[in-house]
Amino acid sequence: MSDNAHRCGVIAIAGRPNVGKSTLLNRILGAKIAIVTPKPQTTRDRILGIWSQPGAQILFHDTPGIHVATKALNRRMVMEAQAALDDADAILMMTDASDPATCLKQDNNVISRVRESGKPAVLAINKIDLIEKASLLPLIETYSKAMDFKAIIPISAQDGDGIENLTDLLVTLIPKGPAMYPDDDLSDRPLRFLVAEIVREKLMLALRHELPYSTAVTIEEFIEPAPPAAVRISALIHVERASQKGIVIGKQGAMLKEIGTAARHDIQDLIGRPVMLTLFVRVDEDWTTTDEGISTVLDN
Ligand SMILES: Nc1nc2c(ncn2[C@@H]2O[C@H](COP(=O)(O)OP(=O)(O)OP(=O)(O)O)[C@@H](O)[C@H]2O)c(=O)[nH]1
Ligand SMILES: [Mg+2]
Repeated sequence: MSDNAHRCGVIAIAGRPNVGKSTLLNRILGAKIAIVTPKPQTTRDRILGIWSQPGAQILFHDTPGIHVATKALNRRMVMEAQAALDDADAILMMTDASDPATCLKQDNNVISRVRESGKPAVLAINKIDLIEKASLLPLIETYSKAMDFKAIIPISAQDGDGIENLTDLLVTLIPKGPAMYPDDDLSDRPLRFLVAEIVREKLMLALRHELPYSTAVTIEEFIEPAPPAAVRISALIHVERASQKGIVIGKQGAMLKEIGTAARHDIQDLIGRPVMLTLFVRVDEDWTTTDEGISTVLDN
């Protein structure tokens, strides 16, 4: 394909918490760059996933779920999502079909934001593996009345159903232009960010019933000696209260060890080298409720 036919652009993936945005991004890229948990509000910061094909490069912005936010941290997350919509060439809105009777109502807030952005939008109806085929058509009809989507595509981000249809269509929505990143880059985020996210995912998976959302992970040390020596990483887990610190550490450190082992496994997969991972836990009271506290923890 000649250079002037090449396309490159930004597509924001928007939707309520937990509809499967990060799962879809990983599925499209064929690699795990965005963390996924069964808990809503897993994604906190914008992540750019880079999808390169002959003739096109799409920069996908995985965004935090859009919801009615009252706490400072949640407000920041929704602001991040809004900024992604405003910066994008087009929007991929996602919804979760698993509750067909109420999903449109739950999506009203997201639809308003997508509409306000004025960007061309496609709707992906996700998790179709969980519903009867017969309920799909009425759902498509309902959404086509709610907003003027360029297309509505049923998918299963988990199984891969409908993904090719979706990417074929998205390519038509981005402008002509040369690739902005090398075609083997998968993300715009540095390795240490992805590593901190993996630790946060394991923390959320291990403690999803015990811990509120108020944990964060920062990388304190990231040393890459010449191979074959192991990469040495120290990560700090921030919690809000001393009681949470005890939960994360567990009996005789068992919980922290479990989290560390699971995280090390995924980090090794990601960087393709042995890793020595050390985890610490620190209480940072109220880091989720003041803008200053949030910046200290998240903007380092
Ligand atoms: N059955 C089924 N489950 C899915 C599918 N896609 C995602 N999930 C599950 O839905 C849950 C949420 O997925 P995420 O990808 O973290 O959702 P998200 O929209 O990024 O969530 P936030 O980051 O919290 O906004 C996880 O448990 C996924 O495994 C799907 O196609 N089918
Ligand atoms: Mg997510």
